[in-house]
Amino acid sequence: MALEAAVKAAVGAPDLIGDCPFSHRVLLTLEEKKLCYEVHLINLSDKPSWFLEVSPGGKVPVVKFDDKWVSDSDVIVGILEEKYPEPSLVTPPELSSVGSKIFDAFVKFLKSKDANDGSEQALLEELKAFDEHLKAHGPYVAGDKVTAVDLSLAPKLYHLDVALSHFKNWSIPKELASLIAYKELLFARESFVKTKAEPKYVIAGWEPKVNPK
Ligand SMILES: N[C@@H](CCC(=O)N[C@@H](CS)C(=O)NCC(=O)O)C(=O)O
Repeated sequence: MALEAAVKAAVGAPDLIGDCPFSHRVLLTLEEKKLCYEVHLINLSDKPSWFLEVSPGGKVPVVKFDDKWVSDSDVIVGILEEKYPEPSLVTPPELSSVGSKIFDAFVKFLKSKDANDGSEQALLEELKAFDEHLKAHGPYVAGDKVTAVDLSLAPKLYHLDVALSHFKNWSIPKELASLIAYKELLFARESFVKTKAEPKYVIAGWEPKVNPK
């Protein structure tokens, strides 16, 4: 029986993949493991009742394993690794939190309306530390092979690229060459190209958070 995954639909385009980085991470894992799966696109502004029954918190992603729907990308990715160990996407535990502060720092900077609040500097520090790690251990976080931590970071770096360029005319400094090479490597993977939201939907997803009415 094929797996089923319910993921976010694009804002304003319910037939297209949307901008949820957690949904994207799950789709990337399914693709990298070459699994067969069926996708249900969930319009988060008009959630179908079947979805609310299987995802009581109303959150995507959820994946159906053996008739049971499971929520939370951490849990889903863990089960996928357990049930489908080949190819292994296991990240060595000591590397599993590399880069983990980048997303929060990005969101703070993105939403900031005060150029002097330190949020840009805080993001740059996280990105520099990550670039140093990649310079020493790359091209992926754990070396030559893509692993789970990369599949979690890739959608977040994609959001960072698209949203900061659009809302702040900002891009990752060129000196962070290992980081730039890393994101290009990930964004070019077949799995990523197949499952990414179009930039305009990433922008549409962030718009109300950046410019609340
Ligand atoms: N910790 C969860 C986070 C999932 C999450 O926050 N999903 C968001 C979309 S990106 C959601 O479904 N929000 C519900 C809503 O907007 O109604 C995971 O890793 O799966």
